[in-house]
Amino acid sequence: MTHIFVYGTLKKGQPNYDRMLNTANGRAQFIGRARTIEKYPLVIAGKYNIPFLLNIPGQGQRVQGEVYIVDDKMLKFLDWFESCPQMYQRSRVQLEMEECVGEGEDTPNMGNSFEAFTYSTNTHKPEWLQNPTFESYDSHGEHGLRYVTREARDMH
Ligand code: PCA
Repeated sequence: MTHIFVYGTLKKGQPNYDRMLNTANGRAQFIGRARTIEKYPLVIAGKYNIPFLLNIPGQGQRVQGEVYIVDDKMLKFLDWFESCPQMYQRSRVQLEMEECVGEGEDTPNMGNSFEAFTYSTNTHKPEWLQNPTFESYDSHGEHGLRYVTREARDMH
């Protein structure tokens, strides 16, 4: 079992959340909402408007997201789905839990800092550093940079 912090299209209500629910991919259990302890630039980049957490601690904003416990099958699926390690690399991030559901030994205590994996990237284009940064990703936000789904890309 592995803790994963998702900040982009895998969050509830975002375009790839259904992948987390699909038990054919494995299991993902929501345990709460969290914010990164350090600042990172969360940008939307490329022609498909993909969210990327740039692995540059200290720049950008403290980023909000969701923490899930995933089984090995889901972890393998997510590594594949996120084109890890080519596009994203799965790295450790320190989090502050903001809202926890459930109890149990796998549930972090509120307020304590807590470590999980996240799909961030070291292989970004230099010009992405000029993009606006976000505290919380929403594909349908006022930025107008709506995520282009895989299915939509394949049709072109
Ligand atoms: N999916 C992963 C990384 C960025 C994305 O869109 C996530 O939601 O955390």
